[in-house]
Amino acid sequence: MIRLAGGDALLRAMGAERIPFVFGVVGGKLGAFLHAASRHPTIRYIGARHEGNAAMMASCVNAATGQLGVVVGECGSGGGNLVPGIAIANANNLPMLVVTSNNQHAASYPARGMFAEMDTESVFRPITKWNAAVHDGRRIPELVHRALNEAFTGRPGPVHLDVPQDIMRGAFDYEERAFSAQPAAYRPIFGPAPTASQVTAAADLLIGAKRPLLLAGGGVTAAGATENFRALAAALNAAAAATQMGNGSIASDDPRFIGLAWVCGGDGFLRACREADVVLAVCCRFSSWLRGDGTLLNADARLVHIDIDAHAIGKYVPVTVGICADAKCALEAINAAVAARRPTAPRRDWVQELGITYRSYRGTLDKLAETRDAVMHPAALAHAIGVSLPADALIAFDGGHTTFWSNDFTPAPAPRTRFNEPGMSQLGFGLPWAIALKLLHPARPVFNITGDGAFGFTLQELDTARRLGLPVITIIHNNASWGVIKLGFEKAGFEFGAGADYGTGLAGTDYAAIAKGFGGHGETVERSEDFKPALQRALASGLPAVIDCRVRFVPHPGMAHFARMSSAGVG
Ligand SMILES: Cc1ncc(C[n+]2csc(CCOP(=O)(O)OP(=O)(O)O)c2C)c(N)n1
Repeated sequence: MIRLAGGDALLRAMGAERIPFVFGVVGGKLGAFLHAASRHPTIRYIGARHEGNAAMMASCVNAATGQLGVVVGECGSGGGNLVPGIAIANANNLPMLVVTSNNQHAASYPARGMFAEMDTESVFRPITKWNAAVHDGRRIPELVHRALNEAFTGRPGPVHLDVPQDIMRGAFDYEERAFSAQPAAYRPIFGPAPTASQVTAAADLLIGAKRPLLLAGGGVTAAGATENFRALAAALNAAAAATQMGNGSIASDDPRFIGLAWVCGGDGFLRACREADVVLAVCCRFSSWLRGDGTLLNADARLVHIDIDAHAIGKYVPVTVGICADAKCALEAINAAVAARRPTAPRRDWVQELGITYRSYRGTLDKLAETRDAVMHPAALAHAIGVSLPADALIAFDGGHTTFWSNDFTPAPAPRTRFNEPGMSQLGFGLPWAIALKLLHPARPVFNITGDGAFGFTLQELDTARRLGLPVITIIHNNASWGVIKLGFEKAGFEFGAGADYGTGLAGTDYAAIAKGFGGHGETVERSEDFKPALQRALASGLPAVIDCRVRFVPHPGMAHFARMSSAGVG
């Protein structure tokens, strides 16, 4: 037996997950946990300037590495502030462990008029996969392992434990072996695998297809199945695209790459959806990003849908073959079945034609990038960024309309190199994610490309970056407005002028000066040709930096399709 403080037991029980960081904002009731973390040989506590941003950083840990993100929040407002980051983990299926403190057990559940009371168990229930309050310190290892089982099994996501201060601080007796359990002891590590008949049915359809389209969602990256996905695309000579969470599953320079898989993914992708006769969707849940009004896929296409979450299969789009399985297990088996029956890849004029359509779409964007106006065109800036950032860059794409340009002009060469946040589409995630990326990959250059509106949500984390010596670089498409919303209001017939801007205007802020105020490097750029030298100075500064690029708002060509996403697609 071993006698430990509850906070210490909490940390030890999650130890087998090889957690790199605990993120949070300090609070007295979290003390025992943070004390244990400070003495841990490999875990580092990262103090942010807002719990919501700390939770965003924690959610990035899984997106960037597959490891577990951990975040803490003090009882009451500290816990309440966690909501934005928990929502991101929940909406994007990212395992994360959230720990909140609470008042004395005797004064909680129900609360007894203490200061800083909040029923975080109820508040977080709809945005976590599972949560519980710890009512008895002796159950900490069991509850942590159960939480981790929930976080990683089936549809992955965030889990939460609420721990009263006397349990966090109090000493309890534990069996030592409770802390040496490896993950395989409390959660399944492999599978589930597909059945033989499912594999045969999928291979039959794919081999018989004239115009096969392969779609990769985030589960391909999470399962480590990128090579299997690419191998199947090559073996079938199929068109391939990846969603924002699966971005990079097919390299952007692969001849079968036809654009990003979403409603505004461009002519190549939309044409492939219209014309494909068989679609293999691996871990994409056909959210509104892929569904448009109804579905983007033609009604006669036959769908093979692989997902580890049985509930995602056939939910919005009818399937011909549904396979509830781990992406890697399923793709390995389908690859073997295809190789056994079709050892050489077929010639496919359709895939070549799609390539031409995609390149012509790219040509339109490149033409826009040549525009030279008094105020910079966003395509000109996005192009300058795309050709200037180092090849090994890790980039978060934040902002509203800005993400359209970023995705097209800085496409993903590999998974876990470009980071969107499609699930919540929460503005401001970019800087916290860039900070987490730099912590996880200190040797790689890390960027946050964002809108000016988005940056305002979390820019105080420039302080965290400077305190911790993390030279992340934020590049702002500063159109002095909540750009895409302003466009929407204009289209809806709102009359602008004479002081009426409906809250869409954001002119007058000097983001370079803000960066300097936080102890970082800041510059303003007004012409696309000035971007690269500014970037070089930012890199050379060795400081967290902000390059405030003044652009005008111009609707991206994909905007024509954007409204389809907001349609309920019902009836
Ligand atoms: C936290 C949050 N609040 C509000 C919104 C709604 N919203 C979506 S896009 C947008 C405007 C984004 O402006 P900006 O970041 O400057 O990018 P731009 O569209 O100008 O490129 C807003 C307010 C949101 N997605 N997230």
